[in-house]
Amino acid sequence: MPNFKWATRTAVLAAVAIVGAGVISTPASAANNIVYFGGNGSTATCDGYMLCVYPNTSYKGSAIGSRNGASEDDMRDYYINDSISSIINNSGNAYCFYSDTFYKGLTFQIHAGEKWPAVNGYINDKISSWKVGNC
Ligand SMILES: [Ca+2]
Repeated sequence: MPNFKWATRTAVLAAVAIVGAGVISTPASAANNIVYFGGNGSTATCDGYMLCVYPNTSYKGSAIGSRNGASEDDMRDYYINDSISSIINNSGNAYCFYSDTFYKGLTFQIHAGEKWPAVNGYINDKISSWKVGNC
């Protein structure tokens, strides 16, 4: 019964694929709220996100947006680590940005609803984590 055997093998491969997808999605659960998009200079590119960070000033470059605005303890997970130059905060929360991972190093605070076309020079191209709330 070659057809039955083929079907069984296909089912096993499908099950392995499903398990594999589960393994990938579990550690990236927070990252699933991150979306990559292209910043074109308009603050409207951040519509629909709580927080957006851009590698270039004036909301340009290959940016990322956070749907839920959660804290991110290690931006090394994303290519934008150590390159953030502008920020849009559409949330009702303040944020503290840090020059190092895991909420360490120099800090830079923005308030609810603020848009920063150019972050202050001392933190430019240095942000590696951020936390919801005041510094
Ligand atoms: Ca930059």
